[in-house]
Amino acid sequence: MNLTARRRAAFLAAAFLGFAALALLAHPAAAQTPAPWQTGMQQAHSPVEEGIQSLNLLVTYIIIAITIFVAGLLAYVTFRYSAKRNPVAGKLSHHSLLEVAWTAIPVLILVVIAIPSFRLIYFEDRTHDPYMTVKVTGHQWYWEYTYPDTKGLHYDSYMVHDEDLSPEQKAAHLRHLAVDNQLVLPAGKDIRILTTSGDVIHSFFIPSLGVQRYAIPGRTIETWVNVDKPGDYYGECNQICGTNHSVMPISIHAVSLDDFKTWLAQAPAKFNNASLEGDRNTRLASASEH
Ligand SMILES: [Cu+2]
Repeated sequence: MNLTARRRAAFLAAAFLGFAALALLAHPAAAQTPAPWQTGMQQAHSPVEEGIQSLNLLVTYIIIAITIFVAGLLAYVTFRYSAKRNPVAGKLSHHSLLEVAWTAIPVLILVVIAIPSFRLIYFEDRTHDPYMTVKVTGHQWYWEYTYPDTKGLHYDSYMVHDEDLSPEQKAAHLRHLAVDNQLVLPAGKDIRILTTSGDVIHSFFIPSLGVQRYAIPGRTIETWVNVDKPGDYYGECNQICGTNHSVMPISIHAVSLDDFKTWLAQAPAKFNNASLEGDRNTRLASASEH
C-alpha cells in the first residue's frame, strides 16, 4: 500500500466511523415520551411507525453511502490533481458515458427511495374495516375526543399544568405531556382516526405511533393506528395554533380489549356532558392566564 492509498483508506475509515456513530445516535432504545437530550426517534409502537423508521433507515444508509463517495472523491481529486502533482491541467470538456452515468444513477437511487415511500404513504392513509372510529377535534387549546360508534361519548383533554404534576409524572418527564383525560384506545385493533378542528389549524401528532394529521376547520382528514401493546403514548399539537399551542399535548392510553370495554361501559357516566360544558369554560379561563 503506497502513501496515497493508505491516506485514502484512513480518511474513508474515519468518515465511516463518524457516520456509523451518527447512525447509532439516531436509533437509541427510546420510550414513548421524548427523553432528555434525545436526538433520534422514539421506539415504534404501531405498524405505520415501524414502516416510517425502516424507510428512514434505508434513506439514512443511502445518504451515508453518497456522502462517503462524494467526500472520498473530493479528497482524492484535491490530492491527486493539485498543482504540485498535476502541473499541466487536462483539457477534457465532456465524456458522454460519464454524463449518462451521473444522470442515470441518481435517477435509480430516487426510484429506490420512491417505491417504499409511496407504499408507506398509501399504507398510512387509511385502513379497511377498522374495529372502531375516534374523531379528534383540535381546539384552542385542548383536544376533544368523540367516539361516534357509541351513543355520543365525547370528552375534552386538557394538559396538566406544572404546579399540578404528581411526583411520578415529574419523574417520568411528563411536563407538558400529561393530560387530565387520556384518549383511551384498545391495543391490537385497527382504529380509524378522523381529525378536524373547531377553530384554527392544529396537528394531531404522536411520534411513537406514526400518527400525524392536520386538524383543519371544515375538513375531516383520515388516518389510522394499531397500537401494538397497552401503555401510554405521548404527542403534541405540532402546528403553531396560537398563544397556548404548547399546552395541548396528546396522551393515548392503550388498554386490552376487555379493559377497553369496561372503560367504555363507565365512560358516559364519567364524562357527563353538562358538567363538561361548565368545566370547559373555567379551564379555558385558567389556561389563558398561563
Ligand atoms: Cu394546536
